[in-house]
Amino acid sequence: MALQSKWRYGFMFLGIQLVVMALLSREGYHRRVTYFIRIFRRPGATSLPHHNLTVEGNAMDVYSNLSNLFLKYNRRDNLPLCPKTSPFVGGPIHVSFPSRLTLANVEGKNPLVMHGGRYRPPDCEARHKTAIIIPHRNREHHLKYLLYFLHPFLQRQQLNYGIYIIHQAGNYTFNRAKLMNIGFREAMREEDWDCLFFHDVDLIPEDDRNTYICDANPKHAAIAMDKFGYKLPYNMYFGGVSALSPLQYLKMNGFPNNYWGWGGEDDDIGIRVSLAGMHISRPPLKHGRYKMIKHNLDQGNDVNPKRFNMLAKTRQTWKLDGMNSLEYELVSRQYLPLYANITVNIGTEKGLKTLIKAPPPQAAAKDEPIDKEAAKVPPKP
Ligand code: UDH
Ligand code: MN
Repeated sequence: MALQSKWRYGFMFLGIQLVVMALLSREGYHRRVTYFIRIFRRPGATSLPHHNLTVEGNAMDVYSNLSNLFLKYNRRDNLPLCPKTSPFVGGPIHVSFPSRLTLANVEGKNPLVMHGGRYRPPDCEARHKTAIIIPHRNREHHLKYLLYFLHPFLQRQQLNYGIYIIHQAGNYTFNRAKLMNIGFREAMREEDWDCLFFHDVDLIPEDDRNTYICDANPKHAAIAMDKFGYKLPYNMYFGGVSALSPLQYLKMNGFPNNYWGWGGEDDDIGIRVSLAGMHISRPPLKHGRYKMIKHNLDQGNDVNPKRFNMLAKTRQTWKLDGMNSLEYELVSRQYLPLYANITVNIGTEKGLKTLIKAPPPQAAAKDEPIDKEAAKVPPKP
């Protein structure tokens, strides 16, 4: 009798084990691990007021489903290639702006991001290497929110990525497209990126399925912005966020360097795409959705009155003006915890010499060396 019940308990135990194993393999190990971690995780010092992070409708919080964050110590050599479609990618993202957000909060919520804003999936070898190039001046407030949303979004896509802020020094008229050209050159000398995303600082992606990888043709990603009623404002529009492979970028001689002030440069870029024998590729409308952080026109970025005359001449100018005529002066390159900050003197319409005095020697001395090898594996803080 005693022996019989021992057998019975033995079989019951074995049965329970089999059920647990079946559950684990069916749902996937990663999802399970995240689930349990989420249950037991205590709010840390860096967590934000909870009311800011709640989810409305079927849109998800941008930090949800980031299970790879917790597998950080599993990294080993000879990792398997990441799956073609990341298992962490969801759908619509809830975008609202937490009021007391600091860069330290963003850092705390992204522990796997390395110096210089670099990231690689901890448990698989990324299929894609994407650099994000952001033209910038006097928009620190927007930058903080963009980083808050972009880092988890890119990590969920299992990309090997880096974020570069190209900061225009001085107060002279802003030049968005020239900063993009500089971003291209500076990013490519650090790493063999296979895709570059040219990204306004104030545009927040609203859908996880908007994958930050390149297409066979230059891609316009920001096709449905809230300020245009979530649709394309006109057929040739190429502004906000676009993505090109290095070959595509060089094929059209990059972007124009001579659009100073607001407007026109994005249309010039759109025209270059077709002049170089390519066409504009676009994601589905429900994926290419963006919210623009509201703002007025900046000081130092007045509307460019010459833009229409210039646009009429793109056919004659694109081969002469672009990457092959780019001139600037590198002021500094800093590897900050959430991004690489590249500050540049870009001159004026009249050339480089007309600008800004050279940086003070002590500032130059503090810069990190421009070392391709060192940049590949950014040092830990
Ligand atoms: N940018 C800066 N600093 C500047 C100007 C521009 O960082 O001083 C960058 C930034 O990445 C920005 C991008 O250049 O997202 C494009 O500039 P923008 O945001 O001014 O362009 P947008 O088309 O401007 O959004 C529209 C003017 C809004 C006026 C609306 C008044 N109600
Ligand atoms: Mn804007």
